[in-house]
Amino acid sequence: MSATPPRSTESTAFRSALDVIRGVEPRVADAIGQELADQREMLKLIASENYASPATLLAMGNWFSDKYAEGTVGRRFYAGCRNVDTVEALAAEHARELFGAQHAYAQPHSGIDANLVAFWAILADRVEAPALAAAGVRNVNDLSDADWAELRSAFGNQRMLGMSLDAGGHLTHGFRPNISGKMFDQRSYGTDPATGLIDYEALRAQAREFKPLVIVAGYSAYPRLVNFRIMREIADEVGATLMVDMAHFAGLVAGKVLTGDFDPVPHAQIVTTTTHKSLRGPRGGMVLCDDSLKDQVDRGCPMVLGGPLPHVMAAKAVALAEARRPDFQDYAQRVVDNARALAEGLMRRGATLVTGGTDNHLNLIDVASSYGLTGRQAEAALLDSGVVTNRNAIPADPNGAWYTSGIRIGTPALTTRGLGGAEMDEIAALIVTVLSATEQGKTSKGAVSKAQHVLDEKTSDEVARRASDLVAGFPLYPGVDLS
Ligand code: DSN
Repeated sequence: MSATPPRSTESTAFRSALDVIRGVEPRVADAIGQELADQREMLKLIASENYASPATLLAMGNWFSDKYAEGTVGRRFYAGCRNVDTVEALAAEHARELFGAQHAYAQPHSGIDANLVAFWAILADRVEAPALAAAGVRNVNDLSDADWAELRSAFGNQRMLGMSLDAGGHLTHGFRPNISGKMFDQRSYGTDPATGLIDYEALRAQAREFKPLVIVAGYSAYPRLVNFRIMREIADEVGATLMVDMAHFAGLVAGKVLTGDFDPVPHAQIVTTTTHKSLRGPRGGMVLCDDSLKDQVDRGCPMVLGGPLPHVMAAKAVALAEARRPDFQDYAQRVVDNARALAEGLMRRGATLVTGGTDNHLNLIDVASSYGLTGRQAEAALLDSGVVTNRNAIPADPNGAWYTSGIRIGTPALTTRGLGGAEMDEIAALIVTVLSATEQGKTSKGAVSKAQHVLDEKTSDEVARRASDLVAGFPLYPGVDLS
């Protein structure tokens, strides 16, 4: 959040915008103002959230929203897109430079959308293109009905190997309730039960046996590093395309904390991300790929995406420009340092962490074995106490994906506010105080409940007060005064 305009400029910009909105629907203006007030008071530890800069936020609220721009830069299905071309090209250029990618596609609206673009790019490259070549045609419209039926069936019969949800993978990596699990014949790789770490040799054996078309690496709740060089080696060995979903750790890649074997971009043929998590941009998605998949990726809209959101692409360009500054590298390092400080503070006070610590921006507390709680009970007790986290499954979770046995805590947002190691230790103390004082509740019939918890008000009020005092020392959007 450095190098922003003087405070008065930001206040004027946001206050004027709210005045205009208030003139039409005051309740919306009030809700926007209240959201800032709420966020200022929250001790936000949700690993997938952050605070975008005022410049990024302002780039989203304008007339770019009024423009249709299907197609790609310089090749649109609508007239009048020269300014959209400018911002989309800038977003892609910043992304290519920042991540060292051959190609960047800035149109996806979210991480799920980015993954869908990637899946269909791989299917187009690996399944459709060979079918067209075999039939001697250039376009699916030129296939005979029989060849088209065969190709459609082939699309739905491809194999994917992705990380299981309870090991920290994402639901779009082939989880059956998600479209990815319905499109692909998926098998999951998990983690070693003894260490909680990815076992690359077990994964290699599974890949050799299953022979997937796609191997998906990446996670939303795995607190350790992934070796993408080894993942690519395994993919090459079995003829799979390596796709990495770096949504959670894109900021650590951009900030050069994850380099070499741990940077997915030089290793994977295709990499997807969101732009709003550790990368600290607007809510949205993006795909990076090597030139071999460029044309397929660029067909994302209208293949699986609705019209691009030019206002969000403008904000992506701003946020990516910010991430190219040297201070972003300092930020990314502090995110990891803070996660480690939090881990140490928690473990020193007796909490059990999945894998016994962290190498990235997140920690996963096993609240079932540490405190006899479900994730849902722990999440609710912490929220009562002003600490915002989210529950998450842990490997071989006895409480399933709804109640869970884990709490996921991440440091990107609080690091943006400027909190450091001393504050992380204080937060660890607050979390342990709450979880130690919380007990399982009862259902209306007197049975032990997985949802209800009991926490005395004195503890929750005291922790909430300490949490609020803690964040008050690190003002959020200090240049924005709406009063
Ligand atoms: N919802 C995101 C997360 O919290 O990890 C991933 O989709």
